[in-house]
Amino acid sequence: MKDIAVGDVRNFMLVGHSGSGKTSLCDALLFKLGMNDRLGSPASGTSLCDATEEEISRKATIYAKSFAAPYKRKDGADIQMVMLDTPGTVDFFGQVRCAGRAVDAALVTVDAAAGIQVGTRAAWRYCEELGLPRAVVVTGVDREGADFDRTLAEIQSVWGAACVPVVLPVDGKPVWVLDLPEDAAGGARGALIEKAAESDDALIEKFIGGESLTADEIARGLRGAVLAGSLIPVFVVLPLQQEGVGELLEGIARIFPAPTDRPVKDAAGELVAAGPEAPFSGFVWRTQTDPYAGKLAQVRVVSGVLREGMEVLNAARGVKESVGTFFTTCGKKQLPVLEARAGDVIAVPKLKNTHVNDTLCATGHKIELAPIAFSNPVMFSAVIAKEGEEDKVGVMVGRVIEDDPTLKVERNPQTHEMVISGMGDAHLELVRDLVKKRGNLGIDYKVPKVPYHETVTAKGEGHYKHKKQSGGRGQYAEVYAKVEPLGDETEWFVDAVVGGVIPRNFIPACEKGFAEAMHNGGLAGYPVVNVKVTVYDGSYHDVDSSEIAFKIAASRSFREAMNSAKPVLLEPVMNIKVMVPDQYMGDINGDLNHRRGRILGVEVQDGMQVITADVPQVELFRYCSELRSITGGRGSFEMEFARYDIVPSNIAQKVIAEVEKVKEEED
Ligand SMILES: Nc1nc2c(ncn2[C@@H]2O[C@H](COP(=O)(O)OP(=O)(O)OP(=O)(O)O)[C@@H](O)[C@H]2O)c(=O)[nH]1
Ligand SMILES: [Mg+2]
Repeated sequence: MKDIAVGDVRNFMLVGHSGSGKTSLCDALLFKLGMNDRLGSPASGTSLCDATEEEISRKATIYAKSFAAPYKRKDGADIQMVMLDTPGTVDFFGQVRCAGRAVDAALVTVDAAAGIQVGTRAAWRYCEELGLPRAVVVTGVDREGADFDRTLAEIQSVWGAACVPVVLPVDGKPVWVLDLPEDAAGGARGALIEKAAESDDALIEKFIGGESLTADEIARGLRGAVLAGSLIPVFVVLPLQQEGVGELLEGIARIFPAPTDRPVKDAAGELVAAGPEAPFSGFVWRTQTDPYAGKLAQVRVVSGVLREGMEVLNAARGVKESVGTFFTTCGKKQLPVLEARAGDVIAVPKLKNTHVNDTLCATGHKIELAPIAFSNPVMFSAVIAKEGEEDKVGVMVGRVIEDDPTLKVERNPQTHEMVISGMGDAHLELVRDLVKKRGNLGIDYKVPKVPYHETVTAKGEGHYKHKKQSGGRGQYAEVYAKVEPLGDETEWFVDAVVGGVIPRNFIPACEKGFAEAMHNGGLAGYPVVNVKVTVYDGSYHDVDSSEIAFKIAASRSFREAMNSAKPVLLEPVMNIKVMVPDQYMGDINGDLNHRRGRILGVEVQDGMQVITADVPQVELFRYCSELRSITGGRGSFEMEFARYDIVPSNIAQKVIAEVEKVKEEED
């Protein structure tokens, strides 16, 4: 690799709605850069980018990937281009979150036939959150129903007047606006020069003074404007025809920011010296498991220099890691490098304790960078493995989800199910495919069981006499128990026996009997929680009483007491935040009502209605896909556990009847 100055590195990611042409554009750029001897195409499975089996079969990107390639700018300068292709499918948005932390700018693709779509809006919001300078690339101008002017107007109306074309289609071919005559295209040229002048005091003086700016001055001004966000250049590219690709590359090389242009802050908000002379730090924006190289940590070097053989500190985990050889990547191609500087995006193999979101830094110069805030999973499925394969499936699922922070797996101690959660159907389907591909194990999914609880809402009493005294050694124990809601108290078991009617040494057996009965449930076999149990009377027999007899008597008396104490089922209730466009409010409210949701509030955020509500978990396992279908993909939601609440009795009866039916079938 040629020694390229940090100021000549251009890192950017491609984001936008699924199908808006990101990968096609990426392939076109790589072909133009000479990284491929033919033009790769995601549609025909020859893409340099969508190159994993699972991406080829879906004809869509799943993983964020980095492609480094040298570029010779028109003025002869050597530029290092590093582009990250990302998935547009909402289920894989976690990858966009990752990629955003490796780059200094974003290219947002907008299809000229479809216009600005949901996925594009989401990506845009994320870029704003990160303060990423960006450009818009209009794709698909050759598609049926495409209209460049309409698309440009939409872009300017949604994202503002900062969006100014730098390339325009003239007779179907992209042309530099600056090369157009003064009066062409509604004065686009003048608008651009004004943007350039505005960003620089020296330039604006010259401009106002009526002097014309040189090409270099305009480029300098445009670059400043892009960095400041006052200019969002709009390009047009026909990736399949290779039109406008050269202009886009030159535009990026000329007016996109370099890594040194943007200040870096650590997790505490302190400015980090980011130049090559500063101590090393790097952010692990993604990890991936390579079938040959093993674990790869994808690192964005934030400051200083990383050299082969260096020992670094993993700041979050407080462990040292030895960095061996590492490389830059261009898809599957790996190019070993001896050192990486601020702004470089590299893959480091064989780090034992390093995960996504970790900061690596020079030992003795601890730096911690803010972690990526991933969303909580919203889609849940229980795994059904073939008999005898449960353990193997458990291990393989663990491995498959390891590199994706938006996938989780949990073995529910109560229902004994393995529950996988992710960001949507497509996400969970990917897990199923990978378990098959990597472990040759077939799994199925079903809706998870709800971990119901039981409790009491009143006081109740119960009594049981356990007596078997015919022939041989007999059994005898009698227990009177009282149950009531535990409330804020902490001691659930009270011994109120007086006068030794139950001898001291049998009290622990009573406690065990109650505990067991609570574990097994009184109503429908679900664990009993928040109940206080008091043993207050009973009787014993000198010879026939035993621990086991008292355990049985206690357990039975508990069940009777519970039945008389107005028992109820409790279910997990989640707090959700649903974000939908205004027009769907009626449908969403009706649907939430149907799901026994309690709406807590509605507010407007970023032009979307945000509804907060409490909804029983059982109604939410598949809400993600149902919400998408109600809103044509324009609605999304987040959720977190709120509390356990009483199940209304008509529904509780159904749950109990179901449990009894299953029990009967088992018997
Ligand atoms: N006619 C036409 N088709 C295009 C253009 N750009 C992309 N396509 C086609 O649109 C389909 C989707 O393109 P991709 O490049 O895979 O889209 P993407 O944005 O990477 O999609 P995801 O990876 O799912 O986010 C492919 O069949 C492309 O051939 C374009 O400018 N014109
Ligand atoms: Mg793609």
